[in-house]
Amino acid sequence: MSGTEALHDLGWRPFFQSQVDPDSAFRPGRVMHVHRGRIEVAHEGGTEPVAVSGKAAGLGVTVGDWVLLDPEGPALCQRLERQTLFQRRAAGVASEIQLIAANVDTLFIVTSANRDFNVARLERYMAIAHDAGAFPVIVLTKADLADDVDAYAAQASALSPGILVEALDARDSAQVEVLRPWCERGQTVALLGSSGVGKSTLINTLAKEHQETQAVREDDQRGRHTTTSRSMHRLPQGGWLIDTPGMRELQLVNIGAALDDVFAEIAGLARQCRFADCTHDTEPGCAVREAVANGKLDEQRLHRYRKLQAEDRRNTETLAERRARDRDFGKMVKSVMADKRLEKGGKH
Ligand SMILES: Nc1nc2c(ncn2[C@@H]2O[C@H](COP(=O)(O)OP(=O)(O)O)[C@@H](O)[C@H]2O)c(=O)[nH]1
Ligand SMILES: [Mg+2]
Repeated sequence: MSGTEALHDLGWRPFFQSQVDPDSAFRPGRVMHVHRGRIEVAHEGGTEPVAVSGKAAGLGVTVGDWVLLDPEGPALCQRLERQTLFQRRAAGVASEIQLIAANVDTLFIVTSANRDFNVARLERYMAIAHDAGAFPVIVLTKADLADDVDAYAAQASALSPGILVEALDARDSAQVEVLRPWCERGQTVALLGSSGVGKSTLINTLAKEHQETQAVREDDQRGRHTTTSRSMHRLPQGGWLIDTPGMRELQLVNIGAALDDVFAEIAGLARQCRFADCTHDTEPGCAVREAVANGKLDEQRLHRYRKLQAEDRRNTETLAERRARDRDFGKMVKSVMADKRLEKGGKH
């Protein structure tokens, strides 16, 4: 594989290329795994560990990120701007943002065609995908066990115009083939879904030839040592699967705008309300309540929208409070940098 081919294989594309000075001696690489004080970076020449300390630690690198390395070190010099980013609130009291995965192209939203199927949960996942900038595909598992798969698929399809829904038996390679277009060379996918819906099963089926493929690849990468504890997994179809524990525990963080994308028809109605700050509660001239009264908008959907909005507000306010507190303590440069990132929309 030529150097350029190897980069394409890792997901390199013009968006990243355009950020690199053609005369630069630095080499691009993709972060496969993040350890404490060290990352594993895959590049043209193979995969190697790179220390992350001092200034480099401030770059806030996460799995899937593209970085520039000084080959002399190798040392981490720069993190490239991301195409997509999943983040979440850290567990515990302090509402700190944790980076989960960067540059995921497609999010498989996994749900099962049985009583675990939950529209509100799907809407939440879709908002998360929108916020990250990743393309959502709803994967309806356990299709083999359901008598009325089409009814489930119809409910999922109704959530957003054009949303892709694939119903399948996650254990069946032939059926899982429908996911192939998102798993091909240079593509990165991640999975989200509650426990028991079939995520592990799906990953196993997708990765059936995983071992073999990996062995071959490691040979042509000049026999460099590669560790097994990566967060990015090679799919036999050629793409990459990002699978980290954090990915499965994603919550809403500051995604008001993404909610308005997922509930676009409600956001559209809201713009016709008499008052710009209408809460669609008791105000006169409320276009949203009128639509409910006319049967044009499902009241349950409105209810779910408001619940997600409230949740988002709660998370966002706590974050704002924390930022204010940090400033009070004069946490200088670090806080200023973090604020800058947040103000830019959080994807930098
Ligand atoms: N019949 C059937 N069983 C499935 C399917 N997907 C998953 N399962 C079963 O559901 C259970 C939970 O699946 P698992 O992959 O562990 O779910 P996870 O918690 O999302 O990782 C396992 O017993 C799987 O064999 C499917 O499409 N059809
Ligand atoms: Mg599992």
